[in-house]
Amino acid sequence: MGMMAFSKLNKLMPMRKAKTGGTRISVAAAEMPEGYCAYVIGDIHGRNDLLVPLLANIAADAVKRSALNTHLIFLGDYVDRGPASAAVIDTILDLDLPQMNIVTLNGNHEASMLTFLDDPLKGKRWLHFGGDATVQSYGIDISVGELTSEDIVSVREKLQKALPDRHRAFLEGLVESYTLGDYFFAHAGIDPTVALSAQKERDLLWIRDEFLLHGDAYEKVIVHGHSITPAPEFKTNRIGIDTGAFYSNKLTCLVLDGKNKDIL
Ligand SMILES: [Mn+2]
Repeated sequence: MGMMAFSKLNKLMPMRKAKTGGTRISVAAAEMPEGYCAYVIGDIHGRNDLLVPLLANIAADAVKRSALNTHLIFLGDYVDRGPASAAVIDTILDLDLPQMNIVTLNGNHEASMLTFLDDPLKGKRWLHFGGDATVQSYGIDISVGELTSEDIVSVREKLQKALPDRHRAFLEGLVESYTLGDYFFAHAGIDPTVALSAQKERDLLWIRDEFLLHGDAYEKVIVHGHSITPAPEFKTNRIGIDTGAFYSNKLTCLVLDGKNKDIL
């Protein structure tokens, strides 16, 4: 067999067989498809003041790279905690980046907001983990401390009225996961015991330690938000980019281009 044929064959060979079958890929080896570039934004949580300048940086950076296909991927948690959740959704809906494929993933905070809108008594917990700030961002006055069941139902009625149709459609249209090249994107992570194709929404949106503490590589490198670290976290099997923007003032964007993984 000649050199050319050998190297071609070698490229097709999986790196390492896992118990469940299939290739396992490490962060160091992971790459984007030829000509593709992706900008990935972590948890925004109502910080429109950080999102707007970051988007300007991304647009300027994309011009320099001139990739044939550029993705802009949001990892979810647009709303809650920070002061301007409604404005964040407007900013994303009004994006004028026709050359980019925009992907908006679902976060546990958006799922909780929808649960509250659909059944406020079942979903009232949302008001206590950041939802109160979202309600206020739609111009509704609430003080969370002493809400009766009637108060909660009334807050829901007001929010239902104030929420623009396109915001409701945005929340309902969010996707659970996305795959590109050697990468799998999800808000919180994955269940390490389950194939990527069989993940459950609950894990993709909420999982923490079972995923964060798992050391082995997966079929793809997992890019996620949800669990806050002071700086972007590069592990063998995953990249975490929730840097706690709502209180740290650091909204992180990961740029994937070829084998490069840069922070913008
Ligand atoms: Mn979050």
